[in-house]
Amino acid sequence: MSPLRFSTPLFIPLSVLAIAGAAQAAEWNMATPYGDASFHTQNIKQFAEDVAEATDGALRINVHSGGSLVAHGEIKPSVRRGTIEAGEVFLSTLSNEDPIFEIDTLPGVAGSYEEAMVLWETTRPMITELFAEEGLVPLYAVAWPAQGLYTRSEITDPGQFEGLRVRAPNINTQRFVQNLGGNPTETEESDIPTAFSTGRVDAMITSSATGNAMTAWDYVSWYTDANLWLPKNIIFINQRALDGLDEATRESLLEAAAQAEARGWQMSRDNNEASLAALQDNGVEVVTPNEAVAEALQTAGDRLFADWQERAGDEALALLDAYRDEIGSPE
Ligand code: PCA
Repeated sequence: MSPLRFSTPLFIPLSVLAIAGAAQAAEWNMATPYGDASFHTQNIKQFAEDVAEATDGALRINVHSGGSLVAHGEIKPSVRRGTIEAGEVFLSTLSNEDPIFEIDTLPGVAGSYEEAMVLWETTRPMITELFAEEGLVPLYAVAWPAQGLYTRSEITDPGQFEGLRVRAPNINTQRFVQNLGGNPTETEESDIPTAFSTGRVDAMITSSATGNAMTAWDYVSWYTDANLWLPKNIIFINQRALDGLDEATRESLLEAAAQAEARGWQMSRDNNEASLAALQDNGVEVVTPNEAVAEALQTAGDRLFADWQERAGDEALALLDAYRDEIGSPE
């Protein structure tokens, strides 16, 4: 080895050193199944901008929306493997891993944003622990507006549920449809228009926000605002990717995440109001269930809840009790 080799770095042009310096900056990829019309995606994009600004470009997060980089079911495994650094999923789609993940898709548990937030705060430590076992770090979670039912005609009689082909976003909602006597089909949000246009479904359960983002008025005329439950999206990162950041960058990231959580919940409330107005402006009748329909929804919900209690472990059940104490619920 010639001594000359050791001296060569001295002759590296400044421009090359500048590039080497820039290479220190981290660039992350983040995948979400939801499209740009979703307030969740708008919130994530704002989060990515906040992180870039707060870290002076030391951490850049490229947001890939609408399942364009990774399909919904592959997002968590991809972040776990480190193929991508960050992701967002509909939390309750993880219910096959642990029943705690579907606690926010149970009727009669949390029926308002305030309660949904308490439910999140109560279950967050357990969810964080389960994610940690897989080398994942949850950053924040944001609730969707309450779920309701979109149909072609008005639902006035529970008998109309019989055989109704209903699109559902997760397993628990499928079970709920079955309890009502309908035929559930699980599809991604982005596949909703195709599911209707190809005649695969006649109805769907989702929020005002998704109905608006997916222009529900193109294929349904009624929205029964049944306030079923307020399910959440969770945003998480790979632990090793987090460990690879210097402390200041890590702090900025976590600070921006806390802001994104607060902003996201407010966006959800605002979006709910704007979306209900947009549905009506575009000719969708927004109604609340009549007594008979409300009773059928309640019965189907009670069964769903009873089934969940059977599946849930002691820890999840204890958290549900703690949540109920916190909101002052009698049960
Ligand atoms: N929109 C998503 C999840 C829940 C919601 O309101 C969907 O329907 O797929």
